[in-house]
Amino acid sequence: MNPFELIDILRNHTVYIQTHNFPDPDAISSAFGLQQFLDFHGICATVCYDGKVDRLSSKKMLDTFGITMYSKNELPDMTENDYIVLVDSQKLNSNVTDFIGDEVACIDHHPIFFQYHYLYQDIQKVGACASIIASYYQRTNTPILPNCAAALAYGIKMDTADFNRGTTLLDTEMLSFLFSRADWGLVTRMYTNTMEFDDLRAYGAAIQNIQIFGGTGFAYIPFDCATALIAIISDFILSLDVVDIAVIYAMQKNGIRFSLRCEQNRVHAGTLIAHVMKPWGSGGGHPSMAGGMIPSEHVHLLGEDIHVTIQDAFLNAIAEMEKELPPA
Ligand SMILES: [Mn+2]
Repeated sequence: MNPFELIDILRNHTVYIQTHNFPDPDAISSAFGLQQFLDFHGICATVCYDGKVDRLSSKKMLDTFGITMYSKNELPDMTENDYIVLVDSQKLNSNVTDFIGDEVACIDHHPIFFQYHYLYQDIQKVGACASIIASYYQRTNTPILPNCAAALAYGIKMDTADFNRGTTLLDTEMLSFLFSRADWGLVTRMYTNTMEFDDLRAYGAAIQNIQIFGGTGFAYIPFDCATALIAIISDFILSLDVVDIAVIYAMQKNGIRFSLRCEQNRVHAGTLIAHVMKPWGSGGGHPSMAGGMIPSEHVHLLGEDIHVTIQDAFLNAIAEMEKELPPA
């Protein structure tokens, strides 16, 4: 897709850039990068999201890079005539609230689970959505400010786990493009004091009840904990040498939230969780990282011992999927 087409579509409209709910660093940096890009081309856009910016690493981004974004409750009145550009997310997915505006464009790097007709669609299989946004600057020779280049570089580093997860050539090329243009001090500042004291409780709970069956590790966090933190703990559990699939779930106010991680060459995480969640909720994601949710009203369907039900469902699905894999 040609980014100039996006500019033409958005011109003379009220524009919002929306991330997935509970935006992570890649979503935040992509939205900010696109906002600055559009701004240079004369289009003013407001960055918005639903849920919360609930992780220290995400909150810290707003201060460090000078980003302003509005949650659903703080949003000025959006109307149905306003245009929305979705970044790091796609319409109809369970992790993005359907705002009243018109989703005319989508820039994302997740697999497509639901087809939707956008006026502008740029969905590429790359490690970070921020890489796609960075490429817009390069392809159109648009100047980039040092704080914006730093934010995009941080987004790329975070979503590719420092180039260890789902990385493509575009991710590495865009990091090198951004490197010389970024205020790198801002990037390194993001790596200090990254853990909140409350995080320790969630780590502690996960460590205490972890159970491992043939390389698949399950851990349960029995209290409400930030969605992004569940994802970080699943990365942590996956780093154990005896685990190559990590299933972490936590009891939140509105249901049970899942985060799934798979090491390369086992099963496709997104397909696995979509399949397992089907009778109770929803889920999806990338080959190596995915998420899901069982809403409160369906939790009773799991029966008396929810942990046994969850473990059996995953282990059976993994066994089925592995049968279909070609022999190593
Ligand atoms: Mn992303």
